[in-house]
Amino acid sequence: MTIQMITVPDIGAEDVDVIEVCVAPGDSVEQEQSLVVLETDKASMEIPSTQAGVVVAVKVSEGDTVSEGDVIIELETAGESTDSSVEEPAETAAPAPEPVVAEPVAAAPAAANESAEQTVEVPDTGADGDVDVIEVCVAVGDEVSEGDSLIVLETDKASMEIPAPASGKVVSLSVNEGDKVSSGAPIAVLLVEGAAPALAPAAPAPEPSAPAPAAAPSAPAPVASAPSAPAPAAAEKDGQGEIYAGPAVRKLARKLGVDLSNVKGSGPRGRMTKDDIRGYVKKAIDTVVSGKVTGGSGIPAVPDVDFAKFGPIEKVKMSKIQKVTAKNMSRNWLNVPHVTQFDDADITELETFRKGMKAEAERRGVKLTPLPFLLKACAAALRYEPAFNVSMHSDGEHIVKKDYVHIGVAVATPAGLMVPVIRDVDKKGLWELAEESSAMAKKARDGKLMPADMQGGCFSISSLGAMGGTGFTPIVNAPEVAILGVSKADIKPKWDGQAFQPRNMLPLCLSYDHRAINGADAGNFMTYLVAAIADIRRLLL
Ligand code: CAO
Repeated sequence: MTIQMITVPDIGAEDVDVIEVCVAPGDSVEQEQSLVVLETDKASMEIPSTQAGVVVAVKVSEGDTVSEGDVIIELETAGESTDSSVEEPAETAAPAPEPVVAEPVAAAPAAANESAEQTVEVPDTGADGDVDVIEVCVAVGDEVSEGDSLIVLETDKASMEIPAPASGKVVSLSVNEGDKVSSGAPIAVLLVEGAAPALAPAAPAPEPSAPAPAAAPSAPAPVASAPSAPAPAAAEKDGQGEIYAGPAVRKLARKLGVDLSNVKGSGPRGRMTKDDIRGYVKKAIDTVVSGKVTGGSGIPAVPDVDFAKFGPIEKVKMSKIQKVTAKNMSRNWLNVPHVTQFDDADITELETFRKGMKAEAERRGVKLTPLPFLLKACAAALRYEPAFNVSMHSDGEHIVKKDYVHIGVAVATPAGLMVPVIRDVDKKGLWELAEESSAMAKKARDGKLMPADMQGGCFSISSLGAMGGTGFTPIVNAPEVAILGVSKADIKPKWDGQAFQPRNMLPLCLSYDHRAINGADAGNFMTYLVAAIADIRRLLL
């Protein structure tokens, strides 16, 4: 038994990303089996084991960067050494996969003035015969920058991107996905702006083991390299969960945060294309936007049930508002870590005052319910505890603080739930708020709310007090970060230190987004709110 150090071979680049580790300690590996996948910004390549053996230790992790000579794994092999503890020197490591320098070849220029047509040809791929065009990354009319990938080629050993040798416009394309091409075949004609009077003739193919040459002034840009034999397929991962994707696809997946193991490849032998990645992302977005929470988002779908098997049913079409509400509720429930805090506010004095104002309310033609008092008290609490008057910024880096107090009021309508917003509640009096809230509720019930009437809220109130109940957990109306649920007031015995007194108690339920608001802020908010409702003179302070 011998311990072998498998090191990174000459890959023609330094500080290359380890994008996948394919083995773990204890794994038995065959000769040629992939150990890790490395990726430059132009190519991905698998580093194979040079020998069969058992992995003793893995020396790299996903996300590491490595260069030639770095140890990847320690492998116990059935070597000839008599001393099993002997560590062989690094020279026993994998023979260097020779980079194939996929240099696009500029053919004779077509013009000698400011813009010239330049034919880009397939460079020497290092392959014996034809290679597959697995992706065409541009279309006729596209503007490309020097270095942008034009096509992706694949041999059975590696995939490689062929970059544009200069910036310009794609005038014509000579290849399609699925074509087979060989060195020297035309790929595309580029109209190169401000081109040099004469472009270099076709660059000779570099030595197979030579690193990618730097761009000569008139030569094409440095390009993709991928290992040729003995490295196995650059875009493939062996093992149970096969991921078969080229560098361009992997790059796009990384950019979009897509885990390739979740994507099904539609290409030959299950190869992933950029369209597979885009399709996956589109499906994920559709799922969230439609509110249909399915297995695709990681949450098990609610199964379809044939209810008619159990009794008579009627299938009723949902209104647009019901569908929007369903979508918003799912979105808010899934995005917002909710906490709900409960308390009772003593509204005995408030009710005495409110009822005392009945005659005046009638004279004004206004109905004075508890709602305007709650609006006013919430506005004061939002000013008192500004942690509640914020929104989480979508960048995940900021919180947006608001210096205005607009409050939404949930209104049950025949078409569904609507939340009109009353603006500048902190600046308005009780009569104005009473008038405005009942006008908004009427507008909602009559289906006459405009989108602007429902925008800009900082906080919401959902009152079920007229209906009953002792408490509930309202769902935060994101991007707001809190909502007050109001249940039915009832006379309850309250201990005044000497005796129980009958007091009119209003149950309040405050749900908040625990990302934006901590429990202490919520405690302060609720305590202030309850005190302000219990003695509305506080609202004047
Ligand atoms: N406890 C006891 N009685 C209450 C009360 C409470 N918390 N809140 C209101 N009431 C009383 C009112 O005082 C009124 O009685 P009077 O006529 O004797 O004065 C009666 O209930 C009806 O009030 P209202 O509903 O007409 O008016 P409001 O200002 O309280 O509410 C509005 C307005 C728009 C909130 C309400 O009409 C509404 O639509 N509520 C439903 C909200 C809803 O569906 N929420 C769920 C959202 S999320 O699932």
